[in-house]
Formats: sequence, structure tokens, C-alpha cells
Amino acid sequence: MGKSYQTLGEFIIDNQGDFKYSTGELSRLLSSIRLATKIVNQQVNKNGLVEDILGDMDEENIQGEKQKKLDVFANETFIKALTQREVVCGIASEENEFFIPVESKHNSHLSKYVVLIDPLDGSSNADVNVTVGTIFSIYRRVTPEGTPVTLEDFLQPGNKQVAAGYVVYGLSTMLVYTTGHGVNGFTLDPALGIFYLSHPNMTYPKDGHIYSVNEGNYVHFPQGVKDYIKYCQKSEDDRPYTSRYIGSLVSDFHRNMLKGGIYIYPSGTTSPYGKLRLLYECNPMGFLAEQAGGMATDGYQRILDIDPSDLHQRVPFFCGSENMVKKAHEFMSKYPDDQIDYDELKRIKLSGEK
Ligand code: P6P
Repeated sequence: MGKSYQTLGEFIIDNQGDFKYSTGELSRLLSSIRLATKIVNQQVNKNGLVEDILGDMDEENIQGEKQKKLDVFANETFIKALTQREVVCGIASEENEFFIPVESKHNSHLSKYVVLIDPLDGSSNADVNVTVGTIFSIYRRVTPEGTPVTLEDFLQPGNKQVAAGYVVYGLSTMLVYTTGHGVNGFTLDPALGIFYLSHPNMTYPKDGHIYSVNEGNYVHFPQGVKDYIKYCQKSEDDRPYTSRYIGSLVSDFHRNMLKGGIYIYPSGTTSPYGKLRLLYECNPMGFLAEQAGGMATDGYQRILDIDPSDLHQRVPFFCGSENMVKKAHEFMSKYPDDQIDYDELKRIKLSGEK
């Protein structure tokens, strides 16, 4: 009889006591995400075969990106799983311009949680059979329970997250999450449809030799990023670096957490705040990174301390092994004018200025 692994369901129940508000609601929420993950996984694995899932739709999502049918399927699947079980009072998704309030069908009290999700991150990779992922972030609502959820419930800094995780639909499908008590990874046994604890207490190595950045944008990078990339490329025997960039945040993050490395999506002249979304990409991945002993910043300040001003706000993202992020900061700190003033951004947003 081989080693018996704890299932995700057992792990959620066994550890729900970790959570001081534990009424089982967060456990049911995580179980809904587990269910949706299995359904999406099934379609991702058939992506090349199922005509009605493959390829572009003639619609665009609110990011102005052509929606891949798998994007839409994944978005609908997670929204349905979270809504039907009434485990949340609201959902925000990369695929939807506005947040989705969840009404209680039975006038029972509405859940106290909101979820923000990137249902299929890296979806442009789906049609070329490259790994994609799902990212989720969970908060307690800040407005009174039983009242309709508001934007304020979603625009919380990342340091208020109660849980966060990602799914990587790779050679195997893994769900990795934290509730603030470390990071644990579960691998799906597709024959049984059960996630087993395969990577307990995942930790980011303090150092690494992998840097992940789209160097095709090099000419648009801030000087500090250019200087850091040149530092990585300078061949000093004791420090050979390698560049690895999959074009899927979840995959690059996952590999760097296992081997040590840094992922950078910086600001650029074509995208002044970078490409990644604060609320449903950088905050959840930043929470996971810190819980695994890594670091997540915008090149200058902790990601989780940024006060959000917009549901789909973009921020520069530096994430991974602590000593590598700190080294990148040494170069960025020489250019203080490149630092973003989020308070000013919020003031402009609130004043309605363009
Ligand atoms: P680029 C996917 O669209 C994503 O949000 C991340 O998963 C990925 O790391 C990045 O964008 C890729 O962007 O501009 O390098 O193609």
C-alpha cells in the first residue's frame, strides 16, 4: 500500500479551525472552487478536441481582448459554482466589467465573503496547448451583512485577504492555496477526480537563478528594470542566470516557487502601470508569495499594501525569491521618479478626472 495522501476536502475540514471566523462557510467556499476547478480542468484537457470550446469568440471582454471560448466557459463555471451554493455575496472577474452581486434565494443571510477571480489566466496559450491557470482571491465583506454588496467590498488592499490560490492546468492539474497559514499544493488524480496533498508547506527559496520577464518589451522598460536584466545576464561564474518566460503568470510563478526565481511584469511606455491586474492577479499571487517566504512588490512597495482605486487596476509586479526581489529593488531605487503614487491615482479616480 503506497503512501496515503490527505485529500483536499479532508485538509480543508481539518484546518478550518485555523480560521478564527470559522463557521464552515469558508470551507464550503473553497469546496465550490474545488468543484469548478475539476469542471474547467475537464474542458481544458479536451481543448484541442471540442469544437465548441476551441478558438476565438467574435466577442471581446472588458479588457478589449478577444475572448477565447475557454475563457467564457471557465468564467461561467466559477460564477455558477459560487452562486449556486450561495457561499459568496459578490464576485468580481477579469471577464466582467462590473462586480456581480449574489442574492440569496432563500432570504437566508447572505455569505460574508466576496471572491475576485481571473478564471483562465494566460488563456491566449490555450490554443497552442501551453499551460494556463485560474487565480482567486477571497475577502470578508466590509459592508453590513444582509445588505447588497458594494464596490467597497472589492476595493480592499491585499493585506485584508482571508484566502488566495491558483490552479495550474499543466501536465498535472494542481490547486495551490493559502488561508494565511502557509501554502499547500494539491494534485488532481483525474481518474478519481480527487485532489491529494502533494506539496505540503510550499516555500520560495530565498535565492534563485531564474528571471521571468517578456524581454520583447525591453526598450519600453523603466531604466531600473533594464539595469536589473543586464545584472542577471552578466556572466559571473558563481551566478549563472537563466531566462524562463511561459507567458502564463501561474506557470512562471509555480516554477519559480519550486526552484527559486523572480517574475517581473514592469510598467512600460506603452502600458504606464504594467499589464497585470492588482485585485485578481497581483494581490492573490502576492499573498501566496509572502506566505511561502517570498516577496511581492511593484518594484518599490509591497503589493499587498496598495490601496486599490479601480476593480481592473493594473500595477507593475515583481514577485518571487526574497533576495532576488531585493536585488531588483537596488536597481529600481536609483530611479525614484518611476515610483507610482497610488494615493494620487485614487484622488484622481474619486474626483472623476480622466
Ligand atoms: P505578455 C496572461 O495574459 C498574463 O496576464 C500573465 O498570465 C502572463 O504572465 C502575461 O499576461 C503575459 O503577457 O505581454 O508577456 O504576453
